[in-house]
Amino acid sequence: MSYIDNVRASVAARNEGQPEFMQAVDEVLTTIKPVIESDPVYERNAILERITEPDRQIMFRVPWTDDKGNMRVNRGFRVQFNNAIGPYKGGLRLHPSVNLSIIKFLGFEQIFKNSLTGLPIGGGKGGSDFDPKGKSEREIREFCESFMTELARHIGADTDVPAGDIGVGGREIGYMFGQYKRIKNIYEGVLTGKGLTYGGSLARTEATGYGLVYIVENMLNAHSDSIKGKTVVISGSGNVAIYAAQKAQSLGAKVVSVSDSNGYIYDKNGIKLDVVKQIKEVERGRIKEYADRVKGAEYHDGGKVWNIKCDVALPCATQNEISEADAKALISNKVLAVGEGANMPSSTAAIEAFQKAKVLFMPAKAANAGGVAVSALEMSQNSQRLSWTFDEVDEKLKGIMRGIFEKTTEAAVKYAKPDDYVSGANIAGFIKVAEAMIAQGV
Ligand code: NDP
Ligand code: 2IT
Repeated sequence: MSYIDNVRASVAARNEGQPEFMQAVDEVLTTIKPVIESDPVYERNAILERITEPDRQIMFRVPWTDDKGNMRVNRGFRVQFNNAIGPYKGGLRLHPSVNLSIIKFLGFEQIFKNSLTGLPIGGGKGGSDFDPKGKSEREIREFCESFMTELARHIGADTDVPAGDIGVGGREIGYMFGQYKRIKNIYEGVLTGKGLTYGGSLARTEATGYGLVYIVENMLNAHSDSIKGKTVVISGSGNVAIYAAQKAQSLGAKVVSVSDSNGYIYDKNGIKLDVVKQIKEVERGRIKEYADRVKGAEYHDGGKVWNIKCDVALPCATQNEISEADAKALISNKVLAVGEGANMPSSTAAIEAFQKAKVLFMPAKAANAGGVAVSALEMSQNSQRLSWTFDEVDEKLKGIMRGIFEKTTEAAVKYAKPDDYVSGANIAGFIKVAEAMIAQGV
């Protein structure tokens, strides 16, 4: 058996019942093969065994009381995966589906994504199976405080810097930051995505969605095309979806869909983002309400957006939301480009289908890295105790996304095929981390 096959078999045996983690590992191991086989240094240093095993995995009890006075218990997670190039960095997800497999796939992918940004950040991820839907303000606050009461002992501005992900936005980060400060008596940039009055960075809210559209535009430009005038289908209606839609619209595209876990909106006249923001950011309601407020919009209960005819598809909700059948539906409707705003939204078979059909496909590790990149800029501003303007941060974000596109393309050309951005992103992200690991010894 080859070195890679050996490692894959042993990772599978030691992580039984973790399908999402194995899916993420399989993709990386498959695509970095040319690099591993080009130099025995990786095997000699057990780089694959080490990079697939987290530095540490923390699981803890999170007790809180609901509004009826009942004690409730959730499970909290923080997986500190790899700190070869900087402090652990990655979001916190609050969703009932959260388990160790999901946190580990996210933490593993974060290593390579963070490396691609060119900034000094390692990979980590955390969260809880707590369901924020339908909870009162007080319940959310108490949960966040209890979660941080344990997490605080494991993190720090130079150790591990969490941020938002599904179910965690500015409100939750604020409660967690307040609790960290109370416990530690240290005012430091221990979390990113903070509010603007207490150390947050301008443009962090917009960063993931904007960055996604910037890199999709880089990819289209490299193929003598652009997003202007294109019909864009977006899934999700949270932080990433909203700001991807905003940037796509400002560059002259027509966004015709958004969704949530209950169903989707098709608006042939173009999504009205002020209505989506009011429903989602202000009222914390369901996307169904859009159809009651905007004439001509259709709400489809259940179902997915991938049967809608479009030029560009931006999945911005969750993992494995594009099945092979969904990919084939997009392909038969002649989709030109796919950019992954969510983490691992396309199944393995869906990616294969896109690549076979020569759809321009920008994978999550490159496409959604704008969020964590601006988080790293927030860390820099916190360390320097100053803050940059919106335009300064946005310009840096544009430059970082262009840099990611170039690195990804270069690695694809050198080791795989010119438009194989999946291999390109994995390889470019991997090489830097592996070099740092080798340089630092065990
Ligand atoms: P939000 O919580 O703001 O929004 C999530 C959206 O996705 C909601 O519309 C939600 O619908 C939908 N969704 C979540 N889970 C499911 C599910 N199981 N099935 C169907 N729909 C679902 O999260 P974000 O916008 O921050 O995150 C979206 C994706 O982007 C995630 O994959 C995240 O990991 C990724 N990401 C986020 C970054 C960030 O900076 N926030 C950075 C990089 C990647 P509902 O409200 O019904 O649950
Ligand atoms: O998946 C991701 O990159 C995020 N959720 C953002 C992480 C961060 O630290 O900003």
